[in-house]
Amino acid sequence: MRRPGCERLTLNVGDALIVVDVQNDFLPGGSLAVSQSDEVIPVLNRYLAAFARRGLPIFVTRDWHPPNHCSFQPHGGPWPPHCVAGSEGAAFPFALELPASSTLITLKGTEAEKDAYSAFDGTDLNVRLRAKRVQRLFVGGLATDYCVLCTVRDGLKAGYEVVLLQDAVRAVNLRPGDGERAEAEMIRRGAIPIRLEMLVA
Ligand code: VGL
Ligand code: ZN
Repeated sequence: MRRPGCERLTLNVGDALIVVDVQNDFLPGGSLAVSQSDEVIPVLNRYLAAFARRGLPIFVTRDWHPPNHCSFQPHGGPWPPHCVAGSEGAAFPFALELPASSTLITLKGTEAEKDAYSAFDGTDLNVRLRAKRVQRLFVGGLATDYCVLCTVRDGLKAGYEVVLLQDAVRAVNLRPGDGERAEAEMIRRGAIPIRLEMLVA
């Protein structure tokens, strides 16, 4: 019998870590603060170390908007201004331990007139993943119900296996339950949920 929580997962060549939008504006005190989002940092640091130790590629995305971005409330959008390109709010938190050698950064949402939640939308992420012969994406970060959800949807559509880092995501929860519904949708579409303790060291 398979006991839930006792599955084991080994990292292999072909695996890549995708850390979505862990940026100051989405952390406590930021302009679009996601509740308890700081809790993902120590967990992601463990995943980052596991991938770095095996020399596996790490892709880190940044929401990177121009000051007049269409998603900002003063410009008719749904969100307070956040992650303005080059600002402190768009920077990575110091506590996030990004291994310099194996980290590749993807910027998204860079066009004023177009919002992009998915890390694949308007970026060369797919090309870069294919260049590194990646087959399986391990996705964590912020926020579960927006950029993580859209990135996982697009990753599955592009033919990758997707593993959802369930202990390294947090949701905006504009409506209560959005995060849970997003996780359920990702799993229904084929993403495999894991937690740190399921990774074979
Ligand atoms: C995000 C709202 C607006 C995200 C980005 O990273 O999930 N959410 N921009
Ligand atoms: Zn944004």
